Amino acid sequence: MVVTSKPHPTQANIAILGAGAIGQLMFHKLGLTGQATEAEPIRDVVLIGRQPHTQQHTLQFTDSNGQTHHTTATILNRNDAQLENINLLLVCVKAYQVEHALQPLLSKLAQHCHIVLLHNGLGPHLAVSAALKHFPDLGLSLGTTSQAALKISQWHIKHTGVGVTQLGHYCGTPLSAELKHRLQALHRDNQPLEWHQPVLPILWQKLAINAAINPLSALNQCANGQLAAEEYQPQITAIIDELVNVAKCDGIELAPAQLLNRVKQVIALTSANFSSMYQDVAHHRATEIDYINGYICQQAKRYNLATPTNQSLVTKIATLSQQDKASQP
Ligand code: KPL
Repeated sequence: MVVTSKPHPTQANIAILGAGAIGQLMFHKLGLTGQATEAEPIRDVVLIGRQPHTQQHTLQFTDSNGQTHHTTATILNRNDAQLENINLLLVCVKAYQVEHALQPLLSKLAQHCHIVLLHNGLGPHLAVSAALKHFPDLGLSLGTTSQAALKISQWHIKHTGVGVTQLGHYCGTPLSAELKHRLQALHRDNQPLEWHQPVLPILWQKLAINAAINPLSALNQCANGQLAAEEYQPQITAIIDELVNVAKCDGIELAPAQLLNRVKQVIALTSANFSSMYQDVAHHRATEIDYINGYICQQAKRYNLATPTNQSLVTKIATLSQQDKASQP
């Protein structure tokens, strides 16, 4: 079924930085109102892209019921004066793009804008929170989502995985009750939206899942489900044990047995999926290894802890990427 809606006017106060599959998913979730079958757009959501001018594009969204919605989205240029209207910014770029993409926007956003980082891995929050010291009225929340979406073409995505979105305040001015309420739209289709305080333990738990599944699936060129095989268990256990020790020095207490069970659960729940790192390697793109296993090793160094299993995965993925670059024409 195709549902067509009117174009969004360009006035906006929610923006999504990054128009990848998750960025577009957030756009549609926040932009559609009422039942998923009605495609009347909320008029205050825009995407921020890299193109030289602000543009409008027709976006297609195939929801979890298989219904396709068409809506016209404004893709703001990163210098557009309308950025000063943005009071909620969802950052959905890859971890390695966060700092570079966000820094030039900070002085252009509404004075009390709240920023939400939603990427795999950890690390960019440290640079962003340091930058926010110069913008004391801005606020920062961190989050993670296990909802999944697939890009069918540049402006057509399909919602492929139900999942939970977990968010929590990190620093600066807290999210207003009004914007918190507005984010409830992410709960559409009964996908849970949870608020956690503190939020870092949640992000370390997600880090454990990515640290185990992403590099092993990329190096062994397999779907997530194959990591349930006996041969991978010692490595998975070692990754988690090292992570738990580092997290502890960072003030985050995690239960290794529980974490290991959660990793096994995610392997089973996403058994047919190919992890984001598998896909990045397969498509010759940069990976988020420095923000996943690399973050564990970086924090370990601060505490003089050894993380040989995580370090060897960082090295192997880096070698794979270099070989790949060398073999490109
Ligand atoms: O988040 C993921 C990713 O691929 O980055 C998992 C949970 C491993 C699902 O594939």
